[in-house]
Amino acid sequence: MKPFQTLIASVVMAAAALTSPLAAAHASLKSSNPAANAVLDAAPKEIALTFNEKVEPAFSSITLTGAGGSTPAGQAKATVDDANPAILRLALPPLPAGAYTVGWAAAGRDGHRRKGEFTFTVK
Ligand SMILES: [Cu+2]
Repeated sequence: MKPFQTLIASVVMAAAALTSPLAAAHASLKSSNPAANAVLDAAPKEIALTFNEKVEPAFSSITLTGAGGSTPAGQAKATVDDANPAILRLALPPLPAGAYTVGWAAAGRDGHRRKGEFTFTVK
């Protein structure tokens, strides 16, 4: 490519990056079940996280940590909901009473991996 063409290509690509709605649209957590800081009478059967956009299963995960660093869900992997790919789910075994931390990682279409965590308590 000649220098002038290279310059034009660079400008076009920079403009596309600036105007793309994806540039600002990282996957972010909209809501969760259990909700953050929830105190539950009954143990939840699953964790369901709803994101603002479709998440990529290969780059998205949920981990559950209980008292003393236990991991009650073991090696279970989170799955993306068939009907709504913005929802990530992790099935849970029966949980004893206690405090739990949910850690999540998720990547949307732009490939940026976001992470977060929240806690809930089973009475
Ligand atoms: Cu992003």
